[in-house]
Amino acid sequence: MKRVLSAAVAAFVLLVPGALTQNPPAPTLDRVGFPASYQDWPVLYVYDRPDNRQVRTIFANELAYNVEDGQQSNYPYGSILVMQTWACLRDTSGACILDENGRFQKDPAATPTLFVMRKEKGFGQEYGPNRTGEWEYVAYRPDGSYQTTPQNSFSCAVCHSEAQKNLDYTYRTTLRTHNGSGAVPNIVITSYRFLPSTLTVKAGTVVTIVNEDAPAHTVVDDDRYATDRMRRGNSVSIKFTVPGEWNYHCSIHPSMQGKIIVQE
Ligand code: HEC
Ligand SMILES: [Cu+2]
Repeated sequence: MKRVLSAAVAAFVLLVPGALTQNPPAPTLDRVGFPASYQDWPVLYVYDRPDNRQVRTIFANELAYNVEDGQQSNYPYGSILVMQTWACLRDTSGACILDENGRFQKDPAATPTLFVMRKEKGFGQEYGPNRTGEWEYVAYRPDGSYQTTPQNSFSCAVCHSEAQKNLDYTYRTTLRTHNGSGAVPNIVITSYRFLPSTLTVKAGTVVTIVNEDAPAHTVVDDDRYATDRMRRGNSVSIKFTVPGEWNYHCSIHPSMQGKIIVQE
């Protein structure tokens, strides 16, 4: 009897370390640190995320903010990026209510989460096969408690290891350097086309056009509206107040044409 009992206890003890090793490796210490003053930092980009209906505001400390286009493959030591995720203000159907610039708005009743990544010399080693350079990750609630502990931050590394290496494992940091607004686009430029080529909107709508094509394009009309050359990632938002039809094209590739029909 005694023997059976001790065997059961031994089996239980053995199972615990077995269960722990199922998680990929991650740091055990928090070397990221709660960014208490992040709201005073410059905003790197604001991304309206339609699938989970969030406003994602990315703050960067000065070091990270000052990284220019083309230098993003190697953020300097001391760089900290804070992604504040905030549920959008919704109408009764659950859709995000757009503001007058066509952007999502933060629901004042919602509580944000702070996803933080920090790069320092020698950081990141403990992620083992999922290491993303010298970044370490943690997610906090506004009161400083953990949403994702260092031990669980392997999930961050696993996902960010799929981001572009030439952006130092960050995902959308070119939104600032390539003049992307982060608004949900109504029209996408791709393969030398405006898609959809005809769009119908109500008067008062802000229409966002984003270039996701490799070469630069423009949006111009026969009258006087003209954007600069829009390279990949660049977006433009235009508000349509007067009902009617607006025909536009690309000045570099005149066969690229589009039409926006504005209804009362
Ligand atoms: C499912 C994949 C995934 C996971 C898991 C994930 N991220 Fe991200 N992260 C992204 C994507 C994609 C973006 C760009 C914004 C977007 O599309 O929502 C991003 C953006 C960020 C940014 C802003 C800088 C940038 O890369 O553009 C920070 C900071 C960040 N994540 C930190 C974290 C932290 C900390 C964790 C873990 C607690 C985490 N992420 C987990 C995919 C992920
Ligand atoms: Cu073009």
